Amino acid sequence: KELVGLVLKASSQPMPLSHNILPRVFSFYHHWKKIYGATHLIWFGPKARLTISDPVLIREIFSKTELYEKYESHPLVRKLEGDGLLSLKGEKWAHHRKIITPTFHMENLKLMIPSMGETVTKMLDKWLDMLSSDEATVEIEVSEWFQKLMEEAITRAVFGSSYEDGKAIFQLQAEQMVFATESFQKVFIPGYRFLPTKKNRMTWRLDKEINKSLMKVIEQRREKHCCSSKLERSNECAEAEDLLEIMIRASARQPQQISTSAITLNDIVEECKGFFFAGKNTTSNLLTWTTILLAMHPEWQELARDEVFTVCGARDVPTKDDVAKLRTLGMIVNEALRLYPPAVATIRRAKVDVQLGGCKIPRGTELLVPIIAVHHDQALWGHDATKFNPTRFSQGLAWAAKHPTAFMPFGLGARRCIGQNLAILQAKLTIAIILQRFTFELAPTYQHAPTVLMLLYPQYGAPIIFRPHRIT
Ligand code: MNH
Repeated sequence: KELVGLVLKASSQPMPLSHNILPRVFSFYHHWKKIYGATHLIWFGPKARLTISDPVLIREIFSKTELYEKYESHPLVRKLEGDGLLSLKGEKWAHHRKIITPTFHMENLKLMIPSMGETVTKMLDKWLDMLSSDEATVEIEVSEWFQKLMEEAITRAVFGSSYEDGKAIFQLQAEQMVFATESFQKVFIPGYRFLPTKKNRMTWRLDKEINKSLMKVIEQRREKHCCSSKLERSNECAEAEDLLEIMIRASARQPQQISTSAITLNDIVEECKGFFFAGKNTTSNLLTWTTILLAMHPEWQELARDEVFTVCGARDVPTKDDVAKLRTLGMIVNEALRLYPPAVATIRRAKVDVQLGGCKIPRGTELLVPIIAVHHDQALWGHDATKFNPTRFSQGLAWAAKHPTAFMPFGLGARRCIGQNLAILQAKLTIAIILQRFTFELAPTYQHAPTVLMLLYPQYGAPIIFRPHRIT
């Protein structure tokens, strides 16, 4: 089973085209899987890319970091994601990961609940304002609203008390994303991104401005809160309020001798960009798909709402303990992540010649892990694999499928998502507050068409009709 054999087999068949149920790329995958088996090779121009969908092999790829490395994003994407956790490798990555991980522990995240709740409540108040007097319902394009919600939520999570400054900076980053996306569509023109076109010049200018403004906020914050000499002497910091604060403290606390991997203010700039890039649209898409699924399945919406009222009583914003008790809602969020994982796939590269599942794989081969296809695999999830059935998660994550790592919306292993707890907390909290206030159903104009644009989006948006059931 050498690669050459796979290539010959692959090239002798015509390409199928059907893209109704799954996004286009992954319906290729499904069709190819039928013809060529779960492991097959695709050529991307001169590059070989192997698709791996067997969870045993996937686990191997994610756990042997000495053999398989992260795949570098295109330089245009790299600018947006920053030189932080998302793209770093080796020792520097390990050091940053160790410093930043506690930031995402529940003990820190729970301090963000009041501000998260306020952001959600403010959004829902605006929905209520949109109700016309003679109509008891309002139609909301939730995917747009959730993107705005997450813009604010991530800005608050990262910048906290410097919210206003942070907002202005992330606005620049959102602008930069538009230009970069346009430039990205011309990647087939060699060297295009180096040409001083108007849009490229805009991107470069924005990049400089973002770096400069981020550095300014970070320096101000350091002067204000972190008298570094004091911090070195004692560990008794006041409770942290935002990610920036925690990173600045960590950088002040680290011993001077490990200066090669130490986290500098410049590193913090890069990490901030990464949080915005990685956290915003992933989480907003999770919110969108969860809402769509609950609108499609009123019986589950009812169950989840009953649970919210039982657990939260009269509280407008659930507490950390409430969130932990919302088990049905947790199962629903997991089922949404399984059916519509915002990050549909990830890629690794063989660092050396490797042996994988009986295949000899040459160094440099790219390995595509099609997360969404694994999540829809009947061999792993049973005959109802493509159906919405949160009950499958009632015994916990490990029991839901035939293989414990068949569920991987946040990746697996050392490079799994660091923001997972934040994303799940945000999703449960947001949906719980919506359930407290509204019942909802799909608008007649809704068309079910999941599509991939880097992440998994509903192609024609997500119009949902909301009916307030408690006038506040
Ligand atoms: Mn997130 C890595 C999905 C929310 C920050 N994230 C990953 C990976 C996946 C992923 C998959 C692993 C990629 C790979 O192995 O190649 N992330 C998600 C999803 C959501 C999400 C589906 C929401 C839903 N992520 C968030 C949030 C943040 C965040 C929120 C931060 C505020 N994610 C990261 C960072 C990494 C990452 C940082 C890189 C971690 C590392 O390599 O050490």
